[in-house]
Amino acid sequence: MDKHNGTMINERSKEEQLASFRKEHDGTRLTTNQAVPVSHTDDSLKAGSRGPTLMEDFHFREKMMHFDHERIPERVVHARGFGAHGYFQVYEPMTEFTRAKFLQDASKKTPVFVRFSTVVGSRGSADTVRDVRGFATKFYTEEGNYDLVANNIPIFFIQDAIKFPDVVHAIKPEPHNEMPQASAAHDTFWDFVVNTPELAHMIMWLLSDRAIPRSYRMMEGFGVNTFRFVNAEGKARFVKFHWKPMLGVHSLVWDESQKLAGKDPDYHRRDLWDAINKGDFPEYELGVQILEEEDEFKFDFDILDATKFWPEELIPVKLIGKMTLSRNVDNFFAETEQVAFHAGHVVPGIDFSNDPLLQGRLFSYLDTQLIRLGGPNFHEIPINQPVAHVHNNQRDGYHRMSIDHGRVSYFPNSLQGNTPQPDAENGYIHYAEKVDGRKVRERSESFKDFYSQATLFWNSMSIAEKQHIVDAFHFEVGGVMDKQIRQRVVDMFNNVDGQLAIQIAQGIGATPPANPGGTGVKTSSPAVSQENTPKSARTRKVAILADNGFNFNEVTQVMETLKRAGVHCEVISKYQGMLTSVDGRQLEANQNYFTAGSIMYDAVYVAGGRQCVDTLLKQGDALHFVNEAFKHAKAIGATNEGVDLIASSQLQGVPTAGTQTQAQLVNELGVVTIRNAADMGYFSQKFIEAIAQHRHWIRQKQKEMVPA
Ligand code: HDD
Repeated sequence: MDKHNGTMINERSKEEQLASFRKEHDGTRLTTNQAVPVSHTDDSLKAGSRGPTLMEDFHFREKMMHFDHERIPERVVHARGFGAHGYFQVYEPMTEFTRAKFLQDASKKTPVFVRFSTVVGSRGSADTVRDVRGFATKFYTEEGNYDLVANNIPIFFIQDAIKFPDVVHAIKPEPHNEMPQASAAHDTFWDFVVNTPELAHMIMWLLSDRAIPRSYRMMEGFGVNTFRFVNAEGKARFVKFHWKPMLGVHSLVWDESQKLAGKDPDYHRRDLWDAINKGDFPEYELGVQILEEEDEFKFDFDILDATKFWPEELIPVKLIGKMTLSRNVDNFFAETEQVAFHAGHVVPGIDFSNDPLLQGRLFSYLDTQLIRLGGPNFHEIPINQPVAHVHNNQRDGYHRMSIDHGRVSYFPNSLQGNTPQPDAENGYIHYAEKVDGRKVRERSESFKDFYSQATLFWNSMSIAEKQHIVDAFHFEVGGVMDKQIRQRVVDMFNNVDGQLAIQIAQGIGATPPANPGGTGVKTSSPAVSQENTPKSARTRKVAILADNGFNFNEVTQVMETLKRAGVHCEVISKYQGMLTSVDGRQLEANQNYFTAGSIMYDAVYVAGGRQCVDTLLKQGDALHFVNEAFKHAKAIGATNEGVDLIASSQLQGVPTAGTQTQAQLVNELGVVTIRNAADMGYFSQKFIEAIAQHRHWIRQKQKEMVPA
């Protein structure tokens, strides 16, 4: 029971706190919600076994009433999400910049809960759609909850929060026929885009590989808005927050994303769930870009404009700590669905800026919880409860859980020693920014350069990344029925880059610009290209194609070397179950061609064994597996007879190890093959390097070899 007269903090961990709410149902007898034991639950109470059901069946009515109310409204945006628990540790005290307690002590672990999400789709939509991803983190600090409500793209669609309902209405399924689900490829969205030039930059990111991440574990996070750090002396600096995944930033390809949406709509949540269960705990470093107040106007963009990022080359990202996600939820609804984030949940030492998008967010998040979580007491839901204790005079309301003691619920008071009391020293003090201005509905002139950073982003992309953006324009705008809107997209993006506009026009039956335009920006920001991200094979998934008569030693040696590199393998065959090797040993096929597809793996390996490969050569599914992996630019490995499958697939132009008797390794275009190797170690090493590359875009330059 909570007494309202102290400032006790952090007496138990979040894990202990949640555990106290956990209900184990194993082996206990069935009861009603009033704890009355139930004798029979398969039949309702009737007047005779074929007669009418009786009103007095309180067990039936209670069970049905509860079921009828099991759903709560889904989030108006970010409805589909997936969460996990973990902890955060700062590397060194950040005292110089902020007084936030959780950023002072490197030995301290602050519990966190993270919810990843898509923005547009409804709760049952697919994970791999093209969309921005939410990356919201709740830090349960000793000074109360701090929410870093971030996305995986560093900028936003619009500059002022008042336009948020418009952009969301435009991108959501069209209201007359509720189509399309979780997609921007439709008329109302692009109608809004061509009428709202501030979206140009965000569209470039949305159509880039960033919007189809390989995994939540391989995504950056960005606080987007400009915040402030304030230290104990009251000195403030502007700050932007970043999460940098230790595994680097990696993406799917569009064809793969679309197929995954059908084959495994839960692809991202499964990936996170499995990784945590396997002990591959996702890790992200927290980075900050810090800007002195006197440098506010030193840039050619306004630092309060959320459609601009701060290039890392201009303002470096300082890595200040690490978050590890180490525990899956016990219950999706209780935790992931009921968690309530709010950009305004800050702790002393973290403050806001006048970014007009942020200011609007500060209203919206609290407001939306009233409808979604049914009242003002959502902070009492276990997942939302701070580990620090709550003491105030707020009372009552729907779903109040606390039983507040005594008769005093006001301040000041004498009856309870004037408690709970404000704490002038440790309490939150808003930064005393001087504000002066007329009340106007206006956009600052400094917000009106809509295209320069869009060009900067375009300049920063590799050839492959540029091609993906153009392809995405062809898909998204190609889905627009109104030809005028299509044309206006070309005209709008001619402001970004003339060549881009010409390429867009080509794919969507529009007229290329008569005067190819652009902003004239020639600079780039290498940090935003995924080509420059950390690359590792760790936690990647390899599909091993095999059938009876495979070479046991080869397969197990490769599997063991991959395992030592942190790579996971699954054996795929026509039928699940035990496969027998050429020398009679057994290996389990974990998947068949119906349950698995190349789209679910990062790489493919084909083992040797004459009988095995002869069988695979007759299987269209095995050939398709290899062809598709090649098309998606993934690493492919084969040893001995396995090389025959590669040579017989549609990859005929790709050099592979021939039929020489001497061991010979060929490593071309991410296809690693070897014949007659006594030691498979060398092959495995090269194969692991190819997996770590993630994709081999060099194949795009060899288009004639890519299967259609
Ligand atoms: Fe938002 C949810 C991130 C702008 C209004 N937002 C939501 C979530 C994330 C973001 C990650 C999901 C939280 C969860 O997992 O429960 N939103 C952002 C970012 C923005 C942004 C990074 C730009 C900087 N949002 C934004 C604006 C508004 C909102 C401008 C309204 C003025 N966002 C909401 C919301 C949601 C939400 C309607 C829906 C459900 C919820 O809050 O709890 O209040």
